[in-house]
This record gives sequence, C-alpha cells and structure tokens, in this order.
Amino acid sequence: MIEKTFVMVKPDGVQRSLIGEIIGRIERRGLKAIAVKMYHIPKDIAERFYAEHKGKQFYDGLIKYITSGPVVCMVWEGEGAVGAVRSLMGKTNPAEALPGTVRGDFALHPGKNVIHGSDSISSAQREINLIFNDYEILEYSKIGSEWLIE
Ligand code: D4T
Repeated sequence: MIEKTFVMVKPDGVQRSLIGEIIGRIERRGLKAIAVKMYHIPKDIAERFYAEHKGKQFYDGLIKYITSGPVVCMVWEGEGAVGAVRSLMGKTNPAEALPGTVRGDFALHPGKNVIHGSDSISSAQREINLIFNDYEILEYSKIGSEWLIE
C-alpha cells in the first residue's frame, strides 16, 4: 500500500551535518519526498507532538532538546513508507540499533537519536497535520516507479 510518513532530522542531526546523509538514505530506499522544510519547533507544537510522553521521566528533556534548534521536517511517500523508514532508522535506543541503520551508525543515546519517523499510518497523519499546511505537500509523479514496485 502506498503510504505517507512523517520524518524529522532532529536538532543534533542538523548540528552534526547529517541532513544530506539521512535524506540520501531515504531517497535511495526508493521513497519520494513530497514535503521538506526547516523549522524551529515552538514549545506548544513540541508538547502536542510528544503528548503521549507527557509525565514520563524523559519528557522535559525531550521537549527542551527538540526545541533547541532547527530541525528538518519531511513527508515521504511510497510503498510501505512507514515501515521502510522505521527499519532504516533503527531502534529508539541507539545502543540497540543495528549497524547500517541511521541510529546504529550515528547515535549513542536515546535522548540524542538524530531522527524521528512515524510509527504508524495514523501517527503519520497526525504529525503531518501538526507540522505542515496542506499547500506544502506536493503531488507529482516521478520517473522510475516501475523499477520500485510490481
Ligand atoms: P521518535 O518519536 O523520536 O521517533 O522516537 P521513537 O518513536 O523511536 O521512540 P518513542 O516515541 O518511544 O520516544 C520518543 C522520543 O523520546 C526520546 N526518549 C525515549 C528518551 O529520551 N528516553 C527514553 O527512555 C525513551 C524511551 C527518544 C525519542
């Protein structure tokens, strides 16, 4: 099924010059970028974004971290896009993330884990609506799709 997923290069990924590396990996996997913007997330949006974690011990640090500098927000589309990005990200705790994944290759700590990707189609829709306006999400066809799916 063709899905949309929300992906973010977090502030540490931007500061560590990993934007191109991360976009390149997702692009080479075969997904199509349909929205990309840099954004310094305001605190109220961050709190809504991570509402499910409110009250957890890492919540305050998480809000401080995600609002600490610019991030790159993106929407990627393609066959099984949600799972494809989750698998290339690696586990939330980089200590458990396999080499070859973004977190397994570039991160050490769950509080600085470089990338976010939606964990389900419904989370993706919620996150996209929170960060993007409808007019920022583009529809276009791209050459080569016959080489990606049957
Ligand atoms: P995000 O949402 O950033 O892509 O992460 P995940 O989907 O992989 O993981 P999550 O929702 O469980 O956690 C959200 C966010 O909180 C940070 N975190 C998490 C942390 O700092 N300490 C922790 O113990 C956990 C579980 C990392 C990601």
